[in-house]
Amino acid sequence: MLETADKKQIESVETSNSDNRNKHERQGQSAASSSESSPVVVVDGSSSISNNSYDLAYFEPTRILCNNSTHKTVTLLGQFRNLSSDNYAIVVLEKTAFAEVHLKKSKSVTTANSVVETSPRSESERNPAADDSRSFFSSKSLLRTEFINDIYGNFTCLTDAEINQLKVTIIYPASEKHILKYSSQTRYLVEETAKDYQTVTLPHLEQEQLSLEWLYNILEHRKEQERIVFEDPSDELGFILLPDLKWDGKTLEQLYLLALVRQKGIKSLRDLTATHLPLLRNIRDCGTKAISERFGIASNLLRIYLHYQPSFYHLHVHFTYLKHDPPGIQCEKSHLLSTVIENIELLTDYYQKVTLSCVLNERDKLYEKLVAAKNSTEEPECKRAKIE
Ligand code: M7G
Repeated sequence: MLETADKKQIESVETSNSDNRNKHERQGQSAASSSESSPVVVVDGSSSISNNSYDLAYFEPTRILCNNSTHKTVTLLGQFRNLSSDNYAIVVLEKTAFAEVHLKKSKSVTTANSVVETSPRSESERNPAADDSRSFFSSKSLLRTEFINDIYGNFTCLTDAEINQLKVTIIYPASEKHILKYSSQTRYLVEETAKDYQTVTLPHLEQEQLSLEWLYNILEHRKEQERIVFEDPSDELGFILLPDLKWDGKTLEQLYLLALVRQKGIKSLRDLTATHLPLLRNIRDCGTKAISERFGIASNLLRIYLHYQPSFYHLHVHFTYLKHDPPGIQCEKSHLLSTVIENIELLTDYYQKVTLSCVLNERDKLYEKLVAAKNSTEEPECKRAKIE
């Protein structure tokens, strides 16, 4: 059972916004009595939503799962009062990066040493979601002086709300596994040998793993169809490239796309052999071409990688902008696609033989099982003899 609310932790958290409050007032109690069916995950403000149940005015946070000042995200556990009282929701609030398109006054923006030409028209052509008619340097930005000392000044700024949005991700209903995944916990580095994979990880994955329903929904065009950037429909080499849940799909500076392979049954890096090389090369080549065409970002500005351990065991490849540092790009978790291809070219069963390091949360059952397996094999002979 979930822990009960720790209200003290959340006293300072502002959970609703005036837009939602207004909507709430307009709707009266109608939302509260609306359907209790599970709504879809809202990836960005423009995504279709199966009903109007998501209203932050109804959200009651019970616990802060994680507050990350580096990524400017806060992850909350709580309940939507207008939805089921049995189910919990995870709400992730994220302050988005500055879009360069909003930093122009007219066609250029002056920096300390130079005039940087921006190309808002071409960006909005590539990405119609980017609103290039707005700027931080407009009468909508109100500066409030904190202090001015000699040549130094500190201010706060209230600016055009349209270009100062939060990205919000909602997971509902959230399972215990989601809560664990999104909670800040101590993480440990584990060396998973080929034998560990066969005897511990694989049986664990057969017993439990996060549902892949969202991913099959994408592959079968039931969800997020309008977000697809590129699709190769072939059975062997096919994949779908679309914005990752972590990206709002608009802020080019935070570009993050995901390639989901059509073939089912390739769980992770561990399953890859030379038979998958054409698939991996196809993802690399067609993925980079599609990103270059749609977003104007060249392949040498992209970080293309796989995670080990992933959260979802259906092969997928991450494409992120080199100048953006999203979660999960650290060397203990990510494997560059180019290196993966090289390794398999050298040795077809490289990933079936190699020991792979991975980072697991302390409360992850897989972590407990791997540690237990290692402890049992490392037990000294004499101790084992005594027990026997
Ligand atoms: P991973 O390597 O399995 O795990 O990546 P990670 O979460 O530790 O990175 C799975 C990727 O799928 C992540 O980058 C998620 O943000 C992304 N993702 C997860 N869900 C549930 C969705 C979804 O519903 N839609 C999209 N577009 N991406 C998702």
